[in-house]
Amino acid sequence: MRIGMVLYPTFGGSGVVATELGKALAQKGNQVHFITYSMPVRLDILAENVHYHEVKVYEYPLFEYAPYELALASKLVDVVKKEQLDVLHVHYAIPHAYTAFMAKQILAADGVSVKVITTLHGTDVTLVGRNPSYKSAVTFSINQSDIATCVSENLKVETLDNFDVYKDIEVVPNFIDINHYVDEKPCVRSAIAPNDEAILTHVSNFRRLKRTDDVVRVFARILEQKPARLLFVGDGPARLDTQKLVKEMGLQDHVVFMGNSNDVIRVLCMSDLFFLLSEHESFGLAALEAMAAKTPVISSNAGGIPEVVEHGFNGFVSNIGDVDDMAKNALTLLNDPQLLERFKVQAFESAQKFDIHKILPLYESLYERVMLSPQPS
Ligand code: GMT
Repeated sequence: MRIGMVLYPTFGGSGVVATELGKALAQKGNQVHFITYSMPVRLDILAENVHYHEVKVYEYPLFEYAPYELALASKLVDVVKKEQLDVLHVHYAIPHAYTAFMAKQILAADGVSVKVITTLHGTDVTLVGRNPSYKSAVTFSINQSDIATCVSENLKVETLDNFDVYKDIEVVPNFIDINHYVDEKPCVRSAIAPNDEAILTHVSNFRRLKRTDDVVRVFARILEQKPARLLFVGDGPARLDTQKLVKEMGLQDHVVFMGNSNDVIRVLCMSDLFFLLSEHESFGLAALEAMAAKTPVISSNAGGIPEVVEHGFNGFVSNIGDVDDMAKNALTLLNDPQLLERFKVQAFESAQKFDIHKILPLYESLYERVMLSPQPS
């Protein structure tokens, strides 16, 4: 099959999922064309059957906001025609689903047909998509997709509750490739924790909704009782304020800000616990990645997180913002090495349910099904 993968190329989860899905489909012999404004962070452009098309936005002094949607629609039309794509799989509705609809119309006028699958990832529904500035266009483009999917049961409920969507929405959970987490390089803890302190980690793109200040507050409570180090991986708008809070609370000697990293697995494998304390999270891919690296998760109960983090099995779930409960749960594990070890094993066991070899066939059957769906008249 010839597939166009439309995505955000950054460290966000939707881009990671789209990239890993495309790579896996390419390995199975499909021609996969990644279409976005810069090289996706996890893409190996030298791999077989993988292609990359960069969208260039033409700037002009009249534009306060250069029209990315228009540039993307034109690029989609060109690539579909030139590469004879069968399907456009767009990740994150805004603006990709709407842009794919436009491209499909333009192509239809030329007698060319392409199918569109839209995968909803989170704030395209829960936060941004329902804003009056975008809502009508998001609703319309979900309904116009040949197939619409989302990444958790919770996101499906949110979508149906907040949009006039009559299209069936199919849940295809996010995934990891468990093989990437076994036989990794050895986990060297001593550089980070020379005195064998507990290593606690948070990975995100530091948007406000990640509540990184809560991570600091939970860590401070833990540190009162247990020697520990906190690793922050990633970068984004809330990072400076989080660094400021760390300083204000006098924690700077115990906290490391690592910035963006392509080697998160190495960080996770040395971690004792992972924090995901967000106020919105449709799924929590970062938590799943931590579990695959045998790291139990201390999380909030936002959105779809409880579909991934099982309270009392592979981690603990608390109400959003309940930093006392989060710290108490973390200490329950850190103070009981046998229990922590059991949770590590169970975290890995849970992650295997989301292995790519289980989830990829779900996407493959959607691709087969969409090709059989009727052409618009
Ligand atoms: O929706 C977003 O905020 C962006 C998106 C991304 O690109 O990072 O994140 C969402 O998609 C991920 C992959 O499906 C999910 O694991 C995240 O939970 C989800 N983020 C939110 O819902 C906040």
